[in-house]
Amino acid sequence: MTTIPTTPIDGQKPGTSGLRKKARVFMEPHYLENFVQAIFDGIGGIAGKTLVLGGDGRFHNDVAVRTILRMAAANGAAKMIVGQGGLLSTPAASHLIRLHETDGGIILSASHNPGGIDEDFGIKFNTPNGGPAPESVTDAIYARTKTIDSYQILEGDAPDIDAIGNSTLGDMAVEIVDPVTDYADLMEELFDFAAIRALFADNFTMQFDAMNAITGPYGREILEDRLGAPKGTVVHDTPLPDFGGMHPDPNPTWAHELMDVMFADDGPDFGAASDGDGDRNMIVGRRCYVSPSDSLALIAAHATVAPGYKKGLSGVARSMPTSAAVDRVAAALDLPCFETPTGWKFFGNLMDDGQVALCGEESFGTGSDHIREKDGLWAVLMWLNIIAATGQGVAELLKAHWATYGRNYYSRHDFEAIPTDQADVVFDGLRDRLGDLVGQSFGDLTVSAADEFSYNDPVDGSVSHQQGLRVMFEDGARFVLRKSGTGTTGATLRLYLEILEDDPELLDQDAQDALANVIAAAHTILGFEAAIGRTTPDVVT
Ligand code: VG1
Ligand code: CO
Repeated sequence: MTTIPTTPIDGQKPGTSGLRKKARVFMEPHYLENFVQAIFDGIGGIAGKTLVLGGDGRFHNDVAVRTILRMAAANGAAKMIVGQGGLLSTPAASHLIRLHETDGGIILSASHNPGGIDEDFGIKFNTPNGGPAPESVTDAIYARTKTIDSYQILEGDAPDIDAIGNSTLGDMAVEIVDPVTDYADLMEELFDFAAIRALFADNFTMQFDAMNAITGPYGREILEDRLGAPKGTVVHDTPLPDFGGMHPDPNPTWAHELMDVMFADDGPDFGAASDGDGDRNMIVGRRCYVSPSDSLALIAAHATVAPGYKKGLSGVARSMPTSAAVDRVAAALDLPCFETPTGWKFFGNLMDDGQVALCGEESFGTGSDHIREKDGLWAVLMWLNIIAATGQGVAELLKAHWATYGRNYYSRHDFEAIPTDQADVVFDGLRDRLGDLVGQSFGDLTVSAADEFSYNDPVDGSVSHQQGLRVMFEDGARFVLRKSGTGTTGATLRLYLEILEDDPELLDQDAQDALANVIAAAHTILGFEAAIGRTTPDVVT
């Protein structure tokens, strides 16, 4: 064992979901090591503990896994459970932490950010419940990065991570496990695989785009091998270090190849895509894009068709910027409904406490209390189960949903890589004017309330401030402005737009058209043109 002297490195503050930087930054001397030692120290040391370890296979994943194994051994860990080849999807890692009742896990991923030597890398710690560390833990880790003066690492090579089986590194046990099997078994417990198998046997067609990221092997095993979908249903199914140049962010902009297939004349019945680490999902029907907020609401309304949810949901939760579509379902079904800040870590306490079973975010994240992360393939299987059980396709299901509950037209406009000072002008400008806006009119819309969202966690009483600026209008329309906590270049501003529509004649509009008034009001209030010199978003979802 060697103790390596080091000094604190600036900027190792975890964001919405772990520490994300350019891969080259993580390759700088001591960068990864400092942060890993800060994780170990921040959670009170890892002597005698067992951790799960794996990542989405992006560039630097394998090197980082070996380094972390040597550091874990030197820090006295009892055992590390590692996905074969260093691979684990985020949902599979969450499941393994829970299945083996470990002391947590380390997940290597920058999720939906591109990968490669000139792209992004990331690392995060998940707690023994399987969920992303809450702010109390990430604050302790960050504090430690600012005082660190050494780290421990075992000299010599880490064991082979490509072969399944047990070995040792120093006094530490290392178990290399198949990354897919346990997760696929869990899915089989939750969903009616026989019904979905019958659907595929009946020539139901699907395309699942794994975007050269982690879900390829999971998709093949579950959809093709266990559910009988034809070979080739899963495309871009080999995890590549640079994702083959794809940007594995499952939205209409970045998953455009899938969108083209789904909007072609003879497209499949059902389409889906996932992100780098497998926790996001995009659902598309034939010529029918499903907004993630609607997907959450529709799942809430139909979840009991799946065997794992037939007893009903204890409650539901959504992040604040997510549309209120799910709130309407919750009200109709008399379910408790919670509004949390952006980031899956805020759902963990509610799920641990049994208060919610289904959670979702507008950012293509949906999941349940089967694990403590959002789960891309889970959402895909839930949709397949609903389609199999109801005999209805995606477009039919959505139409019926809106007819029952009304429609929350929704869109998110992202303005990416803005110079930080310019983003601050827009953001701080709105924050300073929140109080003055109330009562002012913009076109047909009059501001009824405006605030900065704070969250009081009902389980542990912790308070999270500064979680997004909200401007609400009198007829139920609103917009929200947030700064991204996952980007690595400049600042990204996210503008979330929503209106409520109950008129049965007006449920079939294009979302951008339906939102035109609130988009115009937001631009008048925010002054994008003057501050950042452009009004057209980089990505619209
Ligand atoms: C984004 C999304 C947020 C999500 C987070 C992590 O964060 O908006 O809803 O939980 O990414 O998802 P931000 O701070 O950039 O808006 V993932 O799949 O990147 O772990
Ligand atoms: Co992700």
